[in-house]
Amino acid sequence: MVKPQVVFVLGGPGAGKGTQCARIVESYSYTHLSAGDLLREERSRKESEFGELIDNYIKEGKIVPVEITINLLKKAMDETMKVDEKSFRFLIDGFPRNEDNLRGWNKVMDGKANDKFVLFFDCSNEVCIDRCLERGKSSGRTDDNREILEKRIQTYLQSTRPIIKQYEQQGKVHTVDASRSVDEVFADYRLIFRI
Ligand code: UP5
Ligand code: MG
Repeated sequence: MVKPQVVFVLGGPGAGKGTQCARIVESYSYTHLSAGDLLREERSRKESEFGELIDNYIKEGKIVPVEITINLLKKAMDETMKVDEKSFRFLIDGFPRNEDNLRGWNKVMDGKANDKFVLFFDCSNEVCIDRCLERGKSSGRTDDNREILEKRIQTYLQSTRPIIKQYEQQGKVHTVDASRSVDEVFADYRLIFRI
């Protein structure tokens, strides 16, 4: 069995993770899995026993317990690899966001995946908020409003930045200035993915 290779994609809300991941998969053979998208999908599934719980966490800008997220990620990875065994490279977007996420990942994926590196989208809180508010005009995302965005930013600063720091100490982080235009940011990722 081939071990999946994983690149974690981290950064503040609206830093451009989803946008750049979509660009990266156009040029490089990676499968993009957004933990947030998987949770929103699960929330909207009628038979889901976790719909309400997920909704409550997202509405508070809090991080869903890892048991739920890791199952969704693992299932999506397994399904991708079942369909095409050559698809074993993943961009995991918006995860791990806190210590609980990291513990859950290490427990479930221990030895089963190769965590290659982390892409860190470095972007000021102001730019992040402005982008999400702009997107909120048409996204339909229930968390793209100022009140919840303040909470998402707090959670990011308190819980996710320390995770990025840990990876930095391991020399695993590629930091990109994500406040520039989509094309400028992508030009940096081109260099990174050519490694
Ligand atoms: N845009 C993008 N790049 C731009 C650029 N360079 N210049 C100008 N505009 C740019 O982009 C956001 C907006 O900005 C878009 O309109 C885009 O066109 C524009 P996007 O690429 O969507 O940014 P992204 O970083 O993906 O923002 P997102 O809002 O998805 O980030 P979050 O990390 O906040 O959201 P996520 O979906 O990952 O999580 C949502 C919630 O789910 C969390 O708050 C949490 O409650 C829950 N969650 C968990 O509990 N656990 C998880 O593991 C994951 C999520
Ligand atoms: Mg996203």
